[in-house]
Amino acid sequence: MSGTSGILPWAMVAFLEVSQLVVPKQRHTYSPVMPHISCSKHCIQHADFTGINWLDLGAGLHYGFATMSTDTGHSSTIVDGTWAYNEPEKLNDWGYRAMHESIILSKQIVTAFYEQPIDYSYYSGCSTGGRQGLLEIQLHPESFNGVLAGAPPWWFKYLQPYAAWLGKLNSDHPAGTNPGHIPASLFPAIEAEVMRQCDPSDGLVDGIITDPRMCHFQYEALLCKGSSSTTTACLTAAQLDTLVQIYHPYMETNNTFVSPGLELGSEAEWPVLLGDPNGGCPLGFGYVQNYMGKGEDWSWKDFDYSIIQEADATDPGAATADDFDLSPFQARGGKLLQYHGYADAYIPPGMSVYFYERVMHTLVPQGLELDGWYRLFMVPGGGHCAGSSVGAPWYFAGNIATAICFMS
Ligand SMILES: [Ca+2]
Repeated sequence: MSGTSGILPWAMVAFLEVSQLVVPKQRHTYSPVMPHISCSKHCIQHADFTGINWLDLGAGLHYGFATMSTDTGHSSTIVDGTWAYNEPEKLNDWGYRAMHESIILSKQIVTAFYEQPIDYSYYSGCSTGGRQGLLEIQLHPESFNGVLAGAPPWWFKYLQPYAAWLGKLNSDHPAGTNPGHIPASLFPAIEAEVMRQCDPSDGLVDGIITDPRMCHFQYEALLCKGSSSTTTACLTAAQLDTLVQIYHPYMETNNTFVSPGLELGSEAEWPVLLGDPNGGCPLGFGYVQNYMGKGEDWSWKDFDYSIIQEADATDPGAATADDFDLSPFQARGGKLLQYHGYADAYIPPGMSVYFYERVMHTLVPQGLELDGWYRLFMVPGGGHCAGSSVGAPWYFAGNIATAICFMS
C-alpha cells in the first residue's frame, strides 16, 4: 500500500486498522487506527457511550491522525443501562479506567508503528465522550495537548437523577392522574410559541434563537381560553406550572441545586426525556435501577431527594468530572475547547455554563485567566451533539481542524 497525500482516502481505513485489542483485566476493547504515511506525529482519541465510535475514527483519519476509540468495556444502546447492574468493575471501566488505559496503550502502539515519538495528542468527544475528555485531563493532565469536549455530562451523579425527576414530573400513569402532564402532542405548539416570542429577541427573525436567556417568555400566551383544545394547541394552568418547572433550575430540599433547566427552543428534543407518560426515559430511572443498583423493582414513582443524596455520595463509576482546578492541565500547555447546543434537551446547556463558571471561580482568583487556553462556545439552535431542528449550523467534524487552529 502506498500514498502521497496527507489526507487519507476513506477506503484505506479498513486496511490500516489494528483491530479491537482486548485488555484482559479490565475487559474493555479499543481500536487504534493509523494512517500509513505522513501522519505519524499526531494522535487523536475519540469516545462514545455505546461502543467503539467508528464514524469519529474515520473523521480523525480524514485529517491525517492516528486515532483510537474504546468501547469502555461494554457495547449497548444509549438507553439500555442493564450492563451496569451489580457490575462495579464495568462501571469503573466506563467511568474513567478504560479510557485512560486505552490512551496509554494506543500511544505505545502508535509510537512503535511509526518508530518515532508522538509530538501532539488531541481528544475529541461529545456527550459522555465530552465527559470522558474533561475527566481525563482532571485525573491525568499529561494525556493530551488539547481536548475538544462537546455537551459533556460532567455532573453525571446529578444529571441522571435530574432526568429521573423530569420523567416523574411529566408522567401520567395511570392515565389521567396527573393534571399537570403535558402530552408530547403539545410540544410542537409550545415550540411554535417559543419561537414566535424568542426568535426576534436577538434582533433578527431567522428561525434561530441566538441566546434563549435573552428572551423574557410570557407563559400565559399558551393558556387555554374558553373551549380551546388542550391536546394540541394550548395548556391548562396545571400544565403551565409543569412547563415553568421544565424551563427553570431544579432545586431540591435544603436549597440543593440539582440542575439548570432546559432552555427555550429545546422542545424538538423533548420527546426523549419528557415524551413517555410512564415515567420518562430509561436514561433517568435506568440510572437509579442499574448504575445505583436499585434493580428493576425500583420504580420511578419512588424517586425523591434521597436518591440525589445517595447518587452524590456514591457517584457510580466515579464518572463525575467536578475537579474545577484545571491548572495542572493548563500549566502543561493544554488547551480546552468546549461546546454545547442551546437546543440540547438531553443535557441542559446550563451545565456547560455552570462548569465554565466554576473553573473561572476557581482559577481567576489564583491569577489564571481562561481565554488563552479554555473557551466555551454555546451553539444557537444546536441539538445534542448533532443536528438542529431549525437549520442552525452545528457541524463539528470540522471541529478537529478548528481545534488544531486554536491549540497549535
Ligand atoms: Ca433570531
